[in-house]
Amino acid sequence: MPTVFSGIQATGNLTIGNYLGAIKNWVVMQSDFDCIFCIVDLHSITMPQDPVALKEACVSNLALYIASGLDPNKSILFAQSAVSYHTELAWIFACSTPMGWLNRMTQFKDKAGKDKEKACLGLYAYPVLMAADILLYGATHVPVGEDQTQHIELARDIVGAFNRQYKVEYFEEPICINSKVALRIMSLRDGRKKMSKSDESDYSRINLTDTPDLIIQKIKKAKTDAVPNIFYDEENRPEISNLLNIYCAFTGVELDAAQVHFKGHSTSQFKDELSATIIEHLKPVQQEYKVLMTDKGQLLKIAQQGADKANAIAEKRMREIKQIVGLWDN
Ligand code: AQP
Repeated sequence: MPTVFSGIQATGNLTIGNYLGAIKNWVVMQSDFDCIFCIVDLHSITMPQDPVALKEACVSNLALYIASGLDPNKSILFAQSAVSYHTELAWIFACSTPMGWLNRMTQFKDKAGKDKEKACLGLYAYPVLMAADILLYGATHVPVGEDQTQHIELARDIVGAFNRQYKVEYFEEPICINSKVALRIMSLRDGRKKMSKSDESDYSRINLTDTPDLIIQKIKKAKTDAVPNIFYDEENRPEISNLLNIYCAFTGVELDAAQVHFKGHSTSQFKDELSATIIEHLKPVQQEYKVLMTDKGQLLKIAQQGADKANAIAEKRMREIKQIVGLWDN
């Protein structure tokens, strides 16, 4: 079976963006692929993190992975920093990757902000570590949200650069699998900005662990416009369009059908139904999450078992890679 790799940073509470854009898709893939799903804590430290919160987010995100339907008996689930080969391969790739390629990465431009000189090297090299994550396991399929497509293209370029440089066909170009229903969930405060777990405003996102009351409040306060009627117009009505997208992604209802369904509804009626939908769909995940979090020892055990399996695959591949490059491989 082909191998799938994907991961989410432990930068805070997982959002419905992470869930609809990534995790929901991963759950389905478990039957058809050898799946490796990681909590990418090394990526998380490309932005400043509180060490205690980072570790807690790792455990809590693992619980959310499992509560969302990822099965540790089917998929390898672990924390990236438990397998040191990720950083080792990232260095090897860094030595084959022209800086010009990294200069084009839009996520770096977004996250570095205005003062790029002050951004750390890790943030700049983030896509190289991401390529290493994927290629360390020979993964060929990478299910990510649309925002990560550029990084997967870079990983493909790195495969080409490495194979050409060492005259081998060792790495295979990975392909990006975007979620069909929820390519990009946008912020509840600004329909042109991605919903993000590290956004300053908690009201910009729905976290998977938000209580029903909080979900109702957040959707009530979600920015909309003064145009009557509920219809999709991404260009002129980004906020309403985003809420429609969220509704469709949770229910599986087609966009056209959703617009017919909400014809004649006021914005507040639409919002009421949307919050009820989100609450209903998150309920089983939240129930399972609560149970899992009562036994953190068991969660740590699952993470360790996952890391052991990942390490075994990575160690073998790393020995082969070091031989190709001419590094010490004893
Ligand atoms: N808003 C989104 N819509 C669809 N997919 C999304 N993803 C994240 N946000 C959305 C998908 O979740 C996976 C992991 O993301 P990540 O946390 O590793 O990095 P990110 O894309 O930078 O996500 P955040 O929430 O915005 O994190 P922070 O705030 O730390 O930067 C990816 O597959 C991503 O596409």
